[in-house]
Amino acid sequence: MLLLPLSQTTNQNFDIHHRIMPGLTAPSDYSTDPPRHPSLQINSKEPFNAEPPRSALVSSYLTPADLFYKRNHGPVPIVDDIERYSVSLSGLVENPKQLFMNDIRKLPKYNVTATLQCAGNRRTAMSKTKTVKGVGWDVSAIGNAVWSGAKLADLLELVGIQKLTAIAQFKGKHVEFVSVDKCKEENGGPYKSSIPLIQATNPEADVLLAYEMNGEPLTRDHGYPLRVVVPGVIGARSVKWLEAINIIAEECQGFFMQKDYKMFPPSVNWDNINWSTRRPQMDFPVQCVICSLEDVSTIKPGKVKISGYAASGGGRGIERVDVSIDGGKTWIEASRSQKSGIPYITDDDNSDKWAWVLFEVTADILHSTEVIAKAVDSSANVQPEKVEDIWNLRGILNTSWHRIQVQVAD
Ligand code: MTE
Ligand code: MO
Repeated sequence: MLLLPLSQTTNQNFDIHHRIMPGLTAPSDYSTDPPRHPSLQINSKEPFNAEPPRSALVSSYLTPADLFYKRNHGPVPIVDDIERYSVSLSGLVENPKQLFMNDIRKLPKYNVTATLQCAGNRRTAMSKTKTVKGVGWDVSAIGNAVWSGAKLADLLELVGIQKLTAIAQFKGKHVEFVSVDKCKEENGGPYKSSIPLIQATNPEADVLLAYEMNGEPLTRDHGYPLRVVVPGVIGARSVKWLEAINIIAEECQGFFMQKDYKMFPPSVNWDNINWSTRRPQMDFPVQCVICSLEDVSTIKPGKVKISGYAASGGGRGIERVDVSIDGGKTWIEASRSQKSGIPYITDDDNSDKWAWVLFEVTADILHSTEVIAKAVDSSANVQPEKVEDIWNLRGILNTSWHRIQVQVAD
């Protein structure tokens, strides 16, 4: 059934608007959203935003897809026909291309273990200092998974962009990722974001077009059939339900790059904010959270296991995790573990760079006290002691020391 003028159908190699039938569409309401795991804590129903109980994060090194936090800005797109689904590759390239799933699967497949963290993780705790704008999150807007797919650097070679060459020519250019979901922040337009071309063409940066998560096809909530995974960078840049990749002269001008996900100082409020003074947030800073205890926990006196996660962005691994059971007077170094022993984690991954460590300490707690955890990354970056010092109006990047009030009951 050809409904379009011939000129458009013959020239369908890259222009997404000229497709006869799209493989991927976005509904306008939430009635077709997928079912979800009942133990997720729902922070917003429509769009769906939910996180697992914190205890789930430390019960396995890889976070299962059904328990992995879900951060959507609109209804979940639907794949009508996987055979027709394609990604367009255009913009500042000589020969734009349209790539189907088979084309992407033909490229070398890489497995990368990487932690994905929403910039809004721990926002609820930040809002206790002073109100912030944004979906409230406890400590579980983070997860660790093996992502498998093609490297963006390999894909870009298909349109003539060489890996890491002609650096000067790349200067300032970005690679924009565009989805199909309808977001109210974009006035009903799709979610989009970009990363520097230099990063995109660097095979060591491990930027993936992932079609699998933990060895299974992506689930709809996590971007089926194809999503971007930008390791070490805030989750917002890992665009789900990918429809188009554009090489552009400067960073993406979309809402989520220009009017959101920027870090402002505590003095900036909604009356004096000037968005253009700050760059879009990319790498996430060093983070550490205790998951074996709730924020206020009552325990019996004696041995207590304190465990949680620590991660840092930009490929900076975790060097050390310190735990205090006396409100920060003295510190104990926690033991750390990484790797899951799961066979599909192969040598081509850089999990020590991009993935979290789980940490553990067993301590004797006899009196009510404050338990704290903080981490140090491989560049010796440390976390801020107080949330007040990093308060910002959007409530992003709360990486202050994680504190738990422990009541000892005899
Ligand atoms: N991609 C699209 N298309 N739409 C979105 O709403 N949310 C972003 C990012 N990619 C989003 C998206 C944000 S803010 C985060 S934190 C991650 O996806 C969340 O990924 P997840 O839901 O797989 O955990
Ligand atoms: Mo996010």
